[in-house]
Amino acid sequence: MGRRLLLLGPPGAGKGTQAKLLSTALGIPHVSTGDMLRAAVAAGSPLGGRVKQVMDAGELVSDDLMIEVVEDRLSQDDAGCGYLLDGFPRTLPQAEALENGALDAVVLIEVDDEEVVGRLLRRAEEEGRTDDTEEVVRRRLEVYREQTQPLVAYYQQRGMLAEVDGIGSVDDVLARCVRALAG
Ligand code: B4P
Repeated sequence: MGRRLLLLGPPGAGKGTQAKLLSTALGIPHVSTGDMLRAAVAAGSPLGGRVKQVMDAGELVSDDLMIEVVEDRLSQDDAGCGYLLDGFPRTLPQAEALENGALDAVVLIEVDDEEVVGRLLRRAEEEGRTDDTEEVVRRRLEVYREQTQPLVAYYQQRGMLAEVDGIGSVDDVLARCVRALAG
């Protein structure tokens, strides 16, 4: 099983949920750019100040900034034995910036738009994330289609992509991810 992994999929597909479980099971760090950016916003750091408005609008943070943040994270010691990327790369320039050979496998978690909107509006009620309003969620889906979906063909062409149905219980989806990574 590859140790340098990427979970790809639309917002709300369950990437964060599955990444936490998979990274624990595999003993590799979970590298979530969404979590890193939200932590920067919560801490009121200079990085947080630069990204808050962009995230609240459902747009993507600039490639240059994201590439710098992830290169810094992957240079830390714990990433030496592998990592599970969640939310990066999200654009072709970000994918190209990941060094050749920086990934062993990519899992695409697939869910339809209405399921995404339903899940994220439920999360808005539970957690109050400022980018989970219906208008912003629909914009995030558009941004996904325009900027992130091209990565599906990019990794398919490299023979690295496994597709997993993201509808079902968290445990069912986890079992499908584990099978996809073993296969
Ligand atoms: P992310 O935090 O990555 O946000 P996301 O795409 O919504 O994924 P998330 O992990 O939150 O959702 P999940 O599917 O786990 O990014 C947020 C923002 O940061 C972006 O919009 C952008 O502005 C910025 N950003 C991050 N990375 C960037 C990059 N590389 N370049 C530029 N900008 C970047 O979970 C969704 C919900 O579904 C949860 O409530 C969960 O409990 C639920 N759920 C999970 N599995 C389920 C299941 N099987 N059934 C039912 N519900 C389920």
